Amino acid sequence: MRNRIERLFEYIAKEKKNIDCVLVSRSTFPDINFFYFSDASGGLFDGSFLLLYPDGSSKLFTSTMEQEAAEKSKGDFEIYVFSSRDERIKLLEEHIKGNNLGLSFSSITYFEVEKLKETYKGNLVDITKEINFTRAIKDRKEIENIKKASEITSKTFGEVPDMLSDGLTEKELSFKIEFQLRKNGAEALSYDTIAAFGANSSLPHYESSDCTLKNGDFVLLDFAGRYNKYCSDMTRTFFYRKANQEQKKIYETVLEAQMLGIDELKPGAIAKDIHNSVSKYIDDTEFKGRFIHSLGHGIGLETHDTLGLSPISDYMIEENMVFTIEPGIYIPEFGGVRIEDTLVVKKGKPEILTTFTKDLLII
Ligand SMILES: [Mn+2]
Repeated sequence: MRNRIERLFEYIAKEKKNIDCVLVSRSTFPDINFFYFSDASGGLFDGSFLLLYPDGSSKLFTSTMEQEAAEKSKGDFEIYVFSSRDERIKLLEEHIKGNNLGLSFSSITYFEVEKLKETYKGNLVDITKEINFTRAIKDRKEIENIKKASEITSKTFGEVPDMLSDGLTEKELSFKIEFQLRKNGAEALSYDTIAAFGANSSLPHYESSDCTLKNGDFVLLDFAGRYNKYCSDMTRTFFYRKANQEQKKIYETVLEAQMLGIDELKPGAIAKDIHNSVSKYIDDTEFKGRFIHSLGHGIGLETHDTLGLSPISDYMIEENMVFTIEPGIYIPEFGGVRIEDTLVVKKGKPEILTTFTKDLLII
């Protein structure tokens, strides 16, 4: 993906780093950057690696097992095939250029670096930040994939009301949802489904249990499908049969907070300011202190992709970044509400990709 590699080297130049070549390895630690820079598909490519050069060119090195997948990928890389560990090391030695090798220190193991140092004697330079910023701005193809994953997810949310019944367990509901996601075209899940009933909804990363559905329960659902490796991320909170005044008030406060966050997500905004303004909004209500996580995160090849929307996110929002906005209010032993959408930053208002209604639904 020449344009992605060129953008990476632009970031590297901006940071005044001197890099002759970048190594992206899917060796002992499966580095997702491999798929970002190669756009290879049809294989797992364990043990494979990429070398990226400042002119935008790249070389893909893979085992005989993945040779066919690499050739079918129609990438703009040259392909080299190894059939043994020794050959792999020899190819690395031959094709790494120069004395300054860029690596994503956050994506490579200590073990692998030690191995690399046995043959490579130049400088190893961390380019985690530059890779993160390159990946944060999505190109058209990436946005199309995230959009499709979001469409599948929204459609499945629309099918949830028909799945709810007295005595249904969280695990059973998760299974029904996952079946529908696949049926609607998801190739996999973006992450493990969260289905939390009643007071269980006060735990943001709850794991579904055998707890059964009862009248008046919160039904917090956080799930999404994956499409062409790209993720979506979406949460809705429904009420089963009835909702009391307290539940409605929590819901309305979260919805207002979410709309505020969406309004502020625009090019030029500082990421942490958006988090802080939503957090302040909730803290000015009776639910002070009950918003207990960050406002959102980037999304792409990973559900928690590069860059976040948290109190320490000190960078500027740019067009075509894709984020979630997901405030919540969590009351221990009572329950919680979270509303989450996946959005693309646009010049004016962001485009909301997860379109299922956010009206308070009593099912
Ligand atoms: Mn999320």
